[in-house]
Amino acid sequence: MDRLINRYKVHLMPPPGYQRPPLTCLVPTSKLYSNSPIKFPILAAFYYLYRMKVICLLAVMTLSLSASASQLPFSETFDTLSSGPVATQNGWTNLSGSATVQSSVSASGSQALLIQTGMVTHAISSSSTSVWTSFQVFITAAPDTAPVVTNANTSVAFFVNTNLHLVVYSNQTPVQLDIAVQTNMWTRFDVFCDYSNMKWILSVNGTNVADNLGLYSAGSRIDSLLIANESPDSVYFDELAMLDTEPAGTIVDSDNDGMADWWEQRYFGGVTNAAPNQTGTNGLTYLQTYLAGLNPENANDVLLLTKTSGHKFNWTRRPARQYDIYWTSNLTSGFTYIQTASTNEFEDTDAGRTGKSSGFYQIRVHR
Ligand SMILES: [Ca+2]
Ligand SMILES: [Ca+2]
Repeated sequence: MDRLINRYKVHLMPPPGYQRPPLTCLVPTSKLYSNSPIKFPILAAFYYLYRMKVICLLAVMTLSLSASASQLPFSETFDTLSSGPVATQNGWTNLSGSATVQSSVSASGSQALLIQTGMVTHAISSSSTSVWTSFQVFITAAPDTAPVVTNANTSVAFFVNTNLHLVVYSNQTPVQLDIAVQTNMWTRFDVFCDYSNMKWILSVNGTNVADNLGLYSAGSRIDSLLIANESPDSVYFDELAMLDTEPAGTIVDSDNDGMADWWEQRYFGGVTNAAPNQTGTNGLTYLQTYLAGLNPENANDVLLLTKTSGHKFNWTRRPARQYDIYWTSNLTSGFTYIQTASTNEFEDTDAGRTGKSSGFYQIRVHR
């Protein structure tokens, strides 16, 4: 057994002058909604969507499950689709208006989606209570009117207001943020939706702008994504990625303590609440627990090597983690790196090591 873990930090600093919006006071203190998932027939849900005065709504919805839903992870670059209507390509549905694949403006690759007075949706299937969604949006003008979200199946909803500021829904209360979206450039949005705590987080261009937001209504899992632009002005959409495991290589870490915002919010109730060096019930510090992809609420969740035969062993691999494997012939002269594994097992075939009468293996989380 070995519990050594590499230290790892990613620094994502807010821009100069950035002030955190006072969101927590706007979250209702009473629970207004049922815990049971609301499942309307899909046509009824769409009926409500049509009635919205939507300008640029980016929503993660809970709708009834579709047989053609894409499993997570799901990504869409629009680069391999045919130019022209996006409808029916790669599972996209055009609910109203115009939504076309075009090559004039794209965040990366050769193509992106253009929506004008239109609305598109994509069915998503995942039983996970954690969903990470990222995408890029290019807005060409401020909307004329602000939408009002009325769909009872909504989990996460936010939009660009008439003054170009972002408005997020915390429960069913729209809250305008002190964050303006620039026109005629790409803006990256990252959403973490947590159905275990009924909370969500929004980050813009890699910086947390709102957290501890209540879901619009109670739900147990994601069913679809909806993107809308009721304005005739062009809105481009690109680089969509949806996962139900933590994305590799990117974390938003507001307090720069090495533990991601989503993890601190989920297990400690706020994006800055976990103390990195405090020891949890599993004997590891919270930072080590996060880095190893472990559950701080489970005292038995540790990084454990299990020998399966001879010089072969395995461990429980956690999402988005790789593991550096080390070896030593004795415990006094230090370990020597062998290789990095993306799997959950390793068999040593090196005659120099396996020929020894004894030896010790060690794995470390590599990120
Ligand atoms: Ca693209
Ligand atoms: Ca942190």
